Amino acid sequence: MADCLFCGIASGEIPGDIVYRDESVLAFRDIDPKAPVHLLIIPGKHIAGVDKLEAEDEETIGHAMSVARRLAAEHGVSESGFRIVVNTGPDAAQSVRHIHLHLLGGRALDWPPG
Ligand code: DGP
Repeated sequence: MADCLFCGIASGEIPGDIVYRDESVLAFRDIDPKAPVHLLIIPGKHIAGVDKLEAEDEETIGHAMSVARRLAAEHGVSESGFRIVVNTGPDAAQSVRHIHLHLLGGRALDWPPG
C-alpha cells in the first residue's frame, strides 16, 4: 500500500534489517529496540491492524506466530522467555498501521506494561 512504511520495507523500497522472509511474512529488527532482542514480524500483505483482520488472514497471522516462536529460538530467548505484543489503535500507541508482532526478549520485562 502506498505511504505505508512497512509495505516499503517489505518491498525493499525502504531499508530494513530483515532477518527472515518467506512467501507470506517477514521479520526485521526494530529501529528503536526496547530489549536486546526486538524484532517485528509482519505479513507481506497490508493489513492495518488486528481491528481490520478478516477471516482470510487467519492462516497468515497464525503463521506469523509460528515464525515468532522460531525466531525466539534462533535469537536465544526461548528458555529465558519472551513477549509478543501487537499494539492496536490509539490507546495502545500503535504508530504504524501495518499489523506487526513485536518479539521482545533478552531481559526481564516489566508487567503490567505502561
Ligand atoms: P507500534 O508502536 O506498535 O506501531 O510499533 C512500531 C514500531 O516500528 C516501533 O517499535 C518502531 C518501529 N519502527 C518505526 N519506524 C521504523 C523503521 O523505519 N524501521 C524499522 N525497522 N522499525 C521502525
